[in-house]
Amino acid sequence: MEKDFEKIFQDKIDREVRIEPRDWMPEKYRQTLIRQISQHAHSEIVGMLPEGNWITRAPNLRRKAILLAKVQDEAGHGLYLYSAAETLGISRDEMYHQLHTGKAKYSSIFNYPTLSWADMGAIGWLVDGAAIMNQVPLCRTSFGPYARAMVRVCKEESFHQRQGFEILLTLSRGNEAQKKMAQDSIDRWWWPSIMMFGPKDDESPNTQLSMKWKIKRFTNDELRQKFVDVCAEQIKILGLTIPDPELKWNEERGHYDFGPINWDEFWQVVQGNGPCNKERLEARRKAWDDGAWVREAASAYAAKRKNDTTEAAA
Ligand code: BYC
Repeated sequence: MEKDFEKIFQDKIDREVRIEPRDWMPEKYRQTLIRQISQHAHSEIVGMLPEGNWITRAPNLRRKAILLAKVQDEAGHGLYLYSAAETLGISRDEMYHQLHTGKAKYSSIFNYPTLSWADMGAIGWLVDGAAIMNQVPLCRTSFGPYARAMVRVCKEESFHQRQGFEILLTLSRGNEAQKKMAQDSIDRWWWPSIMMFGPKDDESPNTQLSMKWKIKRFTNDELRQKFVDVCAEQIKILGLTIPDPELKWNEERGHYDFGPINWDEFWQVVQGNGPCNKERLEARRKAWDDGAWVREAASAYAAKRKNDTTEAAA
């Protein structure tokens, strides 16, 4: 019986028919999606912290308004994604609990500090750029609610990427100190951005099944290579450099070659030992505790309204 269901399920996937929450699905498919979508949602929410750090220090009102809007977009992305994960049978409280107790991961990139205004540019260009590379294919992921959420997320991400590039472009055309600030920022964010795509394919335990189920449409290394190829061209417009002496066009492969990634650093950050892991988790736990009165008030109000409606109907 289970075998028949599995066959029908895989058939649908192969024919590009979306899987919807009430359809039969293998338990492992459900669990993989809960893991990926909730970790994606957590990344959006934790990702607000490094940029939120600069809202009060943006250099002018226009920059402040743009950054504020961008950080608010990220809150929205988190909410679409939590909602998509909820359709798989996990509650939002449970997902928060997994984040706060360190059981669920979030993107390694957000454990690095934002030290200068140029970091808002580098995050937009590189971090959002990497995010788009990874997320555009997710608009065609096999689970309907995730795919639909990603369509809207991607529209906003492309605005984020452009605003970041524009910050760097402005700095790169500025005075020596501004150019230096932009270069320093690219130097610090380049390698962590390359790591965002996850471990190498032969060390990525989830890729094989996720490709079979079309949760992922490209492997980690495929997306990483596409990203390097795009950035290696865009940096020329900035007149700055990517901090990789081995970055070089390879005519035969039709791609840029790049230097070795420090996987030890990646796993240290993923395992909680990055420069800001502790601070980020503490900020999220504090937000949860500080928001207790809001949750209580909202529940009390909902209960009162339910009561009022029941009484009115009686
Ligand atoms: N950081 O088998 P693998 C954003 C974990 S939001 C931490 O390749 P998978 C933005 C992985 O979870 C960016 N952990 O896994 C927001 C797994 O551990 P578990 C977030 C990582 O899932 C605000 C283990 O390593 N984007 O851009 O097949 C402002 C083995 O990996 C990382 C998404 O979440 C990492 N970088 O592939 C600005 C996109 N990489 O879970 C920007 C959706 C890997 O088994 N997610 N791990 O304990 C995905 O596409 C996939 O989950 C990944 C990893 C490509 C990230």
